[in-house]
Amino acid sequence: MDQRPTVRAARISLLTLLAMLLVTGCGSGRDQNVPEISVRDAWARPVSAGGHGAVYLVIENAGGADSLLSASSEVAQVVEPHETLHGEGVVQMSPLDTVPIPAQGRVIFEPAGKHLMLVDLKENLEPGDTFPLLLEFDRHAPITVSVIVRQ
Ligand SMILES: [Cu+2]
Repeated sequence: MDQRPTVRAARISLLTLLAMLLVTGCGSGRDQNVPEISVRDAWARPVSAGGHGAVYLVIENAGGADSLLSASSEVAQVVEPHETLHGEGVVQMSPLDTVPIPAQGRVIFEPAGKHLMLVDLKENLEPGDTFPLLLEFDRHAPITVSVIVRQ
């Protein structure tokens, strides 16, 4: 007896199944699990070279959860994500290893809150200046934002 038609039928149904899986995968539209990150309103206060500054900005995420892993800029030796802790009459800053970015959410870096500390500035930051800041994420591709210096 010739087995080939059966084998061919099996192969065809496997291909059909694969095709159906692919169509289903694409047919569900945007994958809600993929982070869709944008950054806006990046600014820093004026500071002299040698001092420490801070960048404030808003990270928006229209997709799945992610984390900010690190930041860097040519204007500072180191850029560290910090959190401001308000104790009893004391304000302290504590470095953050990573900053979770919730799915369909946002993280706000603002004065007296989270900020990206510009440690040991290499140049003066004067009002009207802009400088690039690179943000690196766990899942999303790196994003470079332009930071404006203002009061
Ligand atoms: Cu700080």
